[in-house]
Amino acid sequence: MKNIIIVIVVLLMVGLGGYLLFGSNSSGESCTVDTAIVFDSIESVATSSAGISDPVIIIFNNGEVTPSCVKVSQGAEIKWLNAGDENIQIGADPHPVHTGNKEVSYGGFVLDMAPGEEKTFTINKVGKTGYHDHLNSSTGGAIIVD
Ligand SMILES: [Cu+2]
Repeated sequence: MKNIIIVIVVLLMVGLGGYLLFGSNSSGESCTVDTAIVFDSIESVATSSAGISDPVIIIFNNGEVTPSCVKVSQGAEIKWLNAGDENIQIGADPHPVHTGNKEVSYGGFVLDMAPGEEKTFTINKVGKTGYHDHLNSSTGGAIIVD
């Protein structure tokens, strides 16, 4: 009986791991394609009947961004969190010129964030806003406002 319980627990853990792996992969791929058709497959967050809800938290953690792609309503609050051990500098795409939507960096060239720091902003620009860590430009993601 004890063995059966152990087997069930192991199977559940394997299943959950596979789900998480598949889920993060599919959202990352959706993010690289900038068409209206793909929007349907991106997880919708931060939407309510009033169009306002709690901030969407986007976590930078030593080269990983989670979730790397979010779809929100205009006026949604986004909270950056630097959960890693290094400073980051969030800048609008494209790197290195940052000519995109500077709402992500409080209007500046970059937004400096120390480890453990969190900062919240409101996103109003409709469409796809790409961002990255200027100190590690392969780390980034996108916010889609509809
Ligand atoms: Cu940059």
